[in-house]
Amino acid sequence: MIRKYTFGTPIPTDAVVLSLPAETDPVPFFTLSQSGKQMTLTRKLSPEDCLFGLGESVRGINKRGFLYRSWNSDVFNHTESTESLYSSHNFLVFFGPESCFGIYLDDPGRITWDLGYTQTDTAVITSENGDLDLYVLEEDSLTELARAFRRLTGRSYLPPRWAFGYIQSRWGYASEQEVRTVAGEHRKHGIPLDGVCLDIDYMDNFKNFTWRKDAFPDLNRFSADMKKEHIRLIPIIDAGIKEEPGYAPYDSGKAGGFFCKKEDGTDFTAAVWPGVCCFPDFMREDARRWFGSLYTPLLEAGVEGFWNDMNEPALFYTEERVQEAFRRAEELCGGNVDYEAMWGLKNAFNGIENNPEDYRSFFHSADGQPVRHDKVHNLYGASMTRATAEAFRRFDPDKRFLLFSRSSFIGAHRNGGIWQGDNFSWWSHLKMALQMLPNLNLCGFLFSGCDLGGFGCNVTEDLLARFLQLGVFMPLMRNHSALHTREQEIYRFSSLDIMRDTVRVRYALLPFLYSEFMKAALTNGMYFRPLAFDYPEDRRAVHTEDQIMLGEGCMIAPVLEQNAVGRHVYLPEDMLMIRFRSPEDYDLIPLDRGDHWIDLSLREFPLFVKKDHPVLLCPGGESTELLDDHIFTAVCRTDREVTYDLYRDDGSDPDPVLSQHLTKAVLPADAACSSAVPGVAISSLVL
Ligand code: MIG
Repeated sequence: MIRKYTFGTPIPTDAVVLSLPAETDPVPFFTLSQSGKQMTLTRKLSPEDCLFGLGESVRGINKRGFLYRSWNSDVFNHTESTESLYSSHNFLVFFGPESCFGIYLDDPGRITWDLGYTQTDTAVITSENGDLDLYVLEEDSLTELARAFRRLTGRSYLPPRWAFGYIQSRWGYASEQEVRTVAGEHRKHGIPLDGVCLDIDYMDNFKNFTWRKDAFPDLNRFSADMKKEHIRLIPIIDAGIKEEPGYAPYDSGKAGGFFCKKEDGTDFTAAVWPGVCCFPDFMREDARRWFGSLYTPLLEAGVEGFWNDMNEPALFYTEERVQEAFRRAEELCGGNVDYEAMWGLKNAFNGIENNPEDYRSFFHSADGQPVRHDKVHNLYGASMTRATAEAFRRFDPDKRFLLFSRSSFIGAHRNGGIWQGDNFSWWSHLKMALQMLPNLNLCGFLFSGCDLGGFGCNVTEDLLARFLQLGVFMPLMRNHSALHTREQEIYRFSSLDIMRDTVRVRYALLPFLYSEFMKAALTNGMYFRPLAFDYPEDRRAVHTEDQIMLGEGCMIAPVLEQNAVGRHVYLPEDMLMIRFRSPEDYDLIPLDRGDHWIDLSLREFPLFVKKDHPVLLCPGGESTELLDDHIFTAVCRTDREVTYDLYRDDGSDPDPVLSQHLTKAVLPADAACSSAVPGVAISSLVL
């Protein structure tokens, strides 16, 4: 059951697809209070209550015990104490012995989620805007809650199948030659590869929709050449448009009046990579159409995937903030500087970035009405994603394109995926990536992943290997790193054979993982989910923080610690462990419900599978287009005949019908009897 409550005058966000009448009775489950415009919901928590949701945020799968703020932020160097990340996903589920409900705040402004932070037994949620639609969802199970939420907000984005391949990326690839070398090294070393991201270095002075003619002389030809090798180029696009008369996107944006305005009606400007930029008003349909049309030449050149960045929007500085800082410096210059003045000065300079004052100083136009940016701040990235997705649909309505964004809001899950932003090459960020995945899924973002190996600082070989082992199961499997950090391509390391075999396992599993993903997406299900979904009665499972469920019958439990030679795993039921070393070399070990120590050397990683749930492995290949998805080895812990519905399609249909793409894989009963591992069926199938 979904109930809607309206407060004040909400600004349309495009987050919800279901139109419901607003209720007039009091909001259930919460005490509501209002002070000024601000609206606060309060609820006492029982000791066993878990809170799931909030998508992209730090800390555990269970969000209880910390304070989070919905305020999309460019937070390079985020840690466990960072309250806001790049996206705001305002859906939170309360799950406990007496509760199973969710709330969604359709509110693009600042929201505070004090989830047992100020008082451990109380959740206090505050909307600063006070203008919002509040949805209360109530169902019998977590699975049904997730489904209801997707019914409310729409089907998750479907990427093309090639996007499930391995993608190599690095900030700093500066020429066609360099990209060719990177791709060539993967091929030479037998590391499967489907895409290479082009970061801002491909652009002419970081200007969107341009490219450096010296370094990338002919992007059309380059893209076509790479595609012959079954490798796609995936260029980055940033939110800001450089303010530069004569630069076509600026000229057309200016002529159309498509940029965000200051109160006096002039264009708001702030510096980002290209220098001083204007910011498209993505809330306007005509501005989205204009911005989207700028992708067309690249689409015509054969590009089939993009990543959208800096769309919180990140602001390096505005003229006003810089002047202010200089004024303070001048005041102090030559004077007697005490420590307070000095800190004030430091803060004035540090604060020129992403300054709250700047976010209050410009306006959007929503249905012709001016709306101050801070009221709708968290919508910006999602509206950019929308502009891009709408452009794809106009360009070719019969095709799926790859798109992932840094900033997002619920609603954007229909138009693209996201990556988790600028993580670091830290073991703690490996764990954070795992913990974020089920909550992203709960908020609709099935297609997601983190920068494998970590973006900031220098990776170590073992950390990259362990990141990749988690990456095998992430829909977006991308290795990405920052300029000036240690080079992080697999082939640079002495244990390259280990990592190559890990990526090869991804490709062997790819038809199966793709099938699991598509089935989840097309049934409003969860590709990743907390264990609580499957084992709501099992207290241990409900509170598990380092293992997650995958697809219909799998569970993953990656190694998350340096120098570990294994880990403890809790099995809520009897399962089969597949311990991979390569697609050809793995152990099949039936394990009983309970606690287990699992040996996992650096080259090993496990997949756990429920009884009677087959896993299918294909022979693999160096790209998704070269995979043979007709010959499989199926493995399953069972003592009877079992079947699996394998989802297969052309990888490109934007609106596939689930039932039309299912092939039944049957593992005969005698496969179990005659197997080398008692109780485990191993079958070769041609489908
Ligand atoms: O201010 O384009 O998160 O993935 O490599 C940094 C350069 C801008 C931030 C993105 C990162 C990307 C980088 N960008």
